[in-house]
Amino acid sequence: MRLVMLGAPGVGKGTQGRRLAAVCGCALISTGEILREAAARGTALGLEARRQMDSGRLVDDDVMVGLVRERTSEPDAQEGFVLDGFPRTVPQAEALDAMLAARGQQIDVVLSITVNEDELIRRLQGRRECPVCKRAYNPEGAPARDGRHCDEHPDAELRPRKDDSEESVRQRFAEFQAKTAPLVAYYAVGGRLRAVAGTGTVDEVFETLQREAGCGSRTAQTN
Ligand code: G5P
Ligand code: MG
Repeated sequence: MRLVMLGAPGVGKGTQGRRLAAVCGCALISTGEILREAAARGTALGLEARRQMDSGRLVDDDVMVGLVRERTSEPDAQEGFVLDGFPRTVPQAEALDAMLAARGQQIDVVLSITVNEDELIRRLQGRRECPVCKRAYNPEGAPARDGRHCDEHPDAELRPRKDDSEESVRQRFAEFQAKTAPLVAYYAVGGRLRAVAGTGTVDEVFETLQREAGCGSRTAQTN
């Protein structure tokens, strides 16, 4: 199973993608996470990407396509993967289709999640992440058990993400509207697109996504 999670900042691509990958038994590939890790390590890619990420702008297509080409070739991705945050532009989607076709593979399902912008801003303002496993929490809808530390890493204090500042969030929404929203029309051709309302608790939305994706029957334990 090869899945794409599509949607604006804060719709739950990471949260729900993590769960779907667990029940589908496939790799979670989060391009934002790969870039943030590269930036934290100070690699050439990370340093190049950091400025664009912090300001809320997309990183160049060529860089992203190369990164996904490599990551999807790794052993854990051979049985399938959930793509969180890729593709983000029509050229990225075209490159992905071409790269998979050359391997005799294809994207099976694209889950397009929608949530209204007021709710998304509330979610991003409230989001706190575990510095170890990167799981996202929120006082509304996805609270940590003690409110401050990761449920799975009790020593790890939750923290906001750097690009959740007001200005960066505004830029990320603008980038989404201009460059990523056209992917809905791109994937509508060929019947791969499933539109899902992302409003509700994490469990409620997950149930709908899992049904639409048609993978795994047991409920994932973590979000
Ligand atoms: P990212 O990292 O891909 P965004 O902006 O697309 O960043 P983000 O912010 O990571 O997306 P998300 O993953 O969709 O949002 O949402 P999430 O973190 O799971 O959930 C958000 C909040 O809502 C959390 O507090 C969570 O607890 C809560 N929540 C989640 N699901 C639910 C739910 O179902 N119900 C409720 N009630 N709450 C929920 O990209 C970052 C940057 O990297 C670069 C760009 O610079 C980008 O800005 N980048 C790329 N550039 C070019 N091309 C690419 N392909 C790129 N990929 C990354
Ligand atoms: Mg995310």
